[in-house]
Amino acid sequence: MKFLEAEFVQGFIRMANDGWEQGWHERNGGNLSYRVKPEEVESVKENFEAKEWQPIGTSVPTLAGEFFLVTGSGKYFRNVILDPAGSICMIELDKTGENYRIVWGLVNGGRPTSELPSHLMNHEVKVEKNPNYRVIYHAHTTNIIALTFVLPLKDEVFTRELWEMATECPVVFPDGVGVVPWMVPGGREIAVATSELMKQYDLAIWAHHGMFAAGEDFDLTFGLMHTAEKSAEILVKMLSMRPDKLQTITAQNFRDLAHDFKVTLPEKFLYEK
Ligand code: 2HA
Ligand code: ZN
Repeated sequence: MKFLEAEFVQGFIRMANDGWEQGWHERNGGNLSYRVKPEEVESVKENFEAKEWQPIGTSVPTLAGEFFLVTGSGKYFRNVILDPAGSICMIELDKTGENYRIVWGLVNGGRPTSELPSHLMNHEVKVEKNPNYRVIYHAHTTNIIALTFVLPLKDEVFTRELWEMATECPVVFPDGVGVVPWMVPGGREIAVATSELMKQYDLAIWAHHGMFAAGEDFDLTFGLMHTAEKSAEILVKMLSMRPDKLQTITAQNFRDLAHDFKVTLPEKFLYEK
């Protein structure tokens, strides 16, 4: 099969373009990775042309030998739909989980996303908990970023405030949202901090930068990012009208919702205010 005709490649391209259309990917902002299924690797491997091995910059032994579709470092989400072969690539990890090589894509040169350590360490944490998780998505979500200047950078506060802004939020992300304080992006240190949060959450906010989402497929992961960012937009609008709420969804309302929707909402988020 031609590489670009594969359904998982089409799904990846569509998700990148959806993110661009949301306004989350100015210039080369954001990155996306997908852990490819063995049968999907098989279906496109006739197109492979392996380049030389390169260090990942961290160690992900659980992912040894796996293949990932990822956006390219410095490449623009805006261009993915027009020029996928120049904007994204497929990589293979070696048997130690310390090196990767490009097997398809980035035809005009380049490297996988600068956030490859964060992506792979998040994949590793997720695969160890649930092997169905395949997508890690980083976006520069405008309203979430704005809130990191005015809310305390605490998991409990961000989770509760986002839950309160839209009734569907506690059902879509019942485990909550984690927050990483401002750190230098692109390296192992921020990757370790983010993957630590990914042990508990499917969403991790990077203060003054953006957000990471993890999920089983493109729809769930994009939908998760979209839901959290929309809730942040409502909060920004509300705070722009007045600093307090006249009424809201209460802690007891959340407990009632959890009961009827059969989700577990950790009590640490249902504190009295
Ligand atoms: O430019 O978003 O965090 C890509 C990024 C780095
Ligand atoms: Zn970023």
